[in-house]
Amino acid sequence: MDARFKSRDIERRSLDVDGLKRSFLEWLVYSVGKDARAATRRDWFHTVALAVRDRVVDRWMDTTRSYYQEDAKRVYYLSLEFLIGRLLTNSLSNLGIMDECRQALDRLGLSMDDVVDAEPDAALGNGGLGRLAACFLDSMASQGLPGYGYGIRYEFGLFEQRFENGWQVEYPEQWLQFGNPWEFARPEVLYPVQFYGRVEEFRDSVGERAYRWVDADRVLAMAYDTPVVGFGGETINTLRLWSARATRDFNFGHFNDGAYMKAVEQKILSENLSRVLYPNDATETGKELRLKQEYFFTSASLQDILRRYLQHHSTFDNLPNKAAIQLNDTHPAIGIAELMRLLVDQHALRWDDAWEITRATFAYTNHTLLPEALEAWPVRMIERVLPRHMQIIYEINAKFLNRTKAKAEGDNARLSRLSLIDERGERRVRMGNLAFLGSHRVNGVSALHTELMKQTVFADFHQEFPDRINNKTNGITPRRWLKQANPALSELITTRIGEGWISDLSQIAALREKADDVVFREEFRRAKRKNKKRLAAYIARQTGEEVLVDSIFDVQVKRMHEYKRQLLNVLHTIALYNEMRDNPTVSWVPVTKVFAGKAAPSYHMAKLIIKLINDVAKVVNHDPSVHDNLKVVLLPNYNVTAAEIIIPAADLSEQISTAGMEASGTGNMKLALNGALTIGTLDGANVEIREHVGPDNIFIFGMTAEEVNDLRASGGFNPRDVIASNPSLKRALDMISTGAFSPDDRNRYHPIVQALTDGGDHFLVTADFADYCRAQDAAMQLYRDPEEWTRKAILNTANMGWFSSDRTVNEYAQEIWDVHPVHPSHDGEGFR
Ligand code: CRA
Repeated sequence: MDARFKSRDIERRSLDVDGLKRSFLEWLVYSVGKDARAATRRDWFHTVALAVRDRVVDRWMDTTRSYYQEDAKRVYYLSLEFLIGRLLTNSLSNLGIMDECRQALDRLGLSMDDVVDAEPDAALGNGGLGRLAACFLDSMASQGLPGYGYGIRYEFGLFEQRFENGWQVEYPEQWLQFGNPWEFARPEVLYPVQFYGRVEEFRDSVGERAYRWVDADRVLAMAYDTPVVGFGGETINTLRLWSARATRDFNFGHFNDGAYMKAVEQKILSENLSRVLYPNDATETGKELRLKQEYFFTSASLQDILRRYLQHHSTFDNLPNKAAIQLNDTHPAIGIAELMRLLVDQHALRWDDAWEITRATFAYTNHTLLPEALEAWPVRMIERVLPRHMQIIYEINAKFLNRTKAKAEGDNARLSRLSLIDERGERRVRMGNLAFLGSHRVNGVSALHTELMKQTVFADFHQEFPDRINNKTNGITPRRWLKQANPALSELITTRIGEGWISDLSQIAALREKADDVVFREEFRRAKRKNKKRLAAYIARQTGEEVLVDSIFDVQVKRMHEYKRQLLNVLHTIALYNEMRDNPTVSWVPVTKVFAGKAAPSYHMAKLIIKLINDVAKVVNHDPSVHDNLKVVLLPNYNVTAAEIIIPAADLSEQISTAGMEASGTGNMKLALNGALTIGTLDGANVEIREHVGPDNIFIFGMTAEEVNDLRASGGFNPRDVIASNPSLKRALDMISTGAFSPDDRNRYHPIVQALTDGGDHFLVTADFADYCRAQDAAMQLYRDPEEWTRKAILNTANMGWFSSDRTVNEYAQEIWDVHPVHPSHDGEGFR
């Protein structure tokens, strides 16, 4: 054999600096096809990523083989979104070869940061729900759990946000433009997925009534696999994303007359299925293409899951013992009808057996109570797009309501609430009800949210199935959100308590006692300051604004939504601006208000709020009378990569949603873990964060969910009265409404003022304003005492161990999935 092949083979595995360097040069020339003198940063990124991928492949195959050999029970996480972000630092860090890679690049005269920065940010998700899925993948792999992610390989991820004249403008996010070195295309892994057509009834071989779906359009789902590197590199799991391909009929068909061009058009249309991610966060648009996306990836995933199961089994009885399928919200809930169809129509199971298996296999996570986000597809649309599924849904519903009727004792209102079909107005399928009924476990994502689920949307179902709802409070991966994003703090932590915290975040509690150590506090502050400098430089690059590194970095980063109340923060900003102008001789604590977040392109109010923040920034930042004591910045294009720079630098974390509306939040956890103090309402996981960090180390304000509920029920709230009794609120609102921030268009903000006044202030911004200002004042006072502030910041970091997604995933594994770690056997050279 050619000696060259042999040496390449060894180099593929070597993890030392020399081996890495040699393999970079080899990859650059032979795979990227560039000379070192001509290579761009992007060429180097591709080179390094391919070389790193080499070091993953053997262990990936070992992992998959171990699962197969042990016939392990696998968990399948079905999610329409995976907000992955960049993978290079993540892979290097989890493999433990970060320093070696840096040195190898150094020897080639390259900067690691430049190479890392050339990677596009994979934004296949909108916000919390998609990022949660990505954190879960990391946690499953890091704990050796046999977990697969299934989703869509969108060609265009979440749009790129730019500001033009202060307004949000959307640009396509072309993350695949230059290729994706992490993925493996699997052109042979193809499944047909059907749409439209009609259902034909016939008699099967034993004379039973049976159904087949005929005359349907077909699309193929083609797999792309991305290895998911667990911490330590022992387990490498798989994220399988589906891409739409036209059927081969096109490739092999022959066409008469004008049919050829028509056929090409048809091909393009069917491949549009996986073209673009819908940019709505927790709101549904009810578009047919969205329903087709949901069915497309769900059907392909189920076919793949059954194929894998059938390699070891000849009947389906054992499916629930070998596969747990987790529905990430209702987006894949059509899978319940699809599994029934596959089992009953294609594998000839009896209905009742199929239903038992289906229910025992699926579990469902609810992520929101917002009525506008609860999916309800028009019956007429499902009838047309998925005719067989509509029949199956009717059948599930009829059987369920029949059984329930006896107990309901003529309570028809209750029966109609339990129905899978909403009969008020245009008839619709309630996907939440379908998901609930077709699952053996249903969970919320924080303690409060789970309680509210029981009291509101699923109250009737909870009565019917009292053991089904359970709580799984969200978590975040400490690898990406502390170790990788915050090297300054994580190195400090490791020098003091060792590195056990990286894979067992509960160990971070050992930092508690360091809160009273003056030297440690000094070092903790130094790490924070380093991160703040890094963010200040980023702010300058992105916005041209210079901010004071020693000001409070008061950070609100999340999607723009009225319930998240960026407006409350803006009103406080204006009030503070006014106070500073009125009292120029007072020695103010300098404040930098940092905002970032995208608005759904069709959400006009959210886009107007963006413009308002930019307008306020323009006025405040250029007013010499506040002496740089106040700066406002809105950073463009918030994504995972930006979050990794912003979060470690935050002093104050804004988690100020109207109580009862934020199911959990996960940004709140990332910020607290990185030593930011939270200013927040008792909403979502903030409630549990308070319990863990202690009430003295968090600024809680505002109405509780119960108070909000009571207030709304009594209908007794007039924002005009509240505004009239609060001069600083009145003044801030007057400024907005008279055009102090929009002299070019004085009426611009009337919709906002209107919503907060005559509109009834649905999100209770005015109602919570005074208490929010009180909490803000308390935060500013505390910041004057750096020792005390730092002590509390350390206690936040030290007490956030429970919010690791390792803990969350373990709870799912034990209480819902019944899956257990598998330890793959590797013959090759080991990782550290
Ligand atoms: N928008 C919730 O609103 C929650 C995440 C993850 C959300 C957040 O409070 O932290 O899910 N809900 O559980 C959602 O997407 C469809 O509903 C979110 O990200």
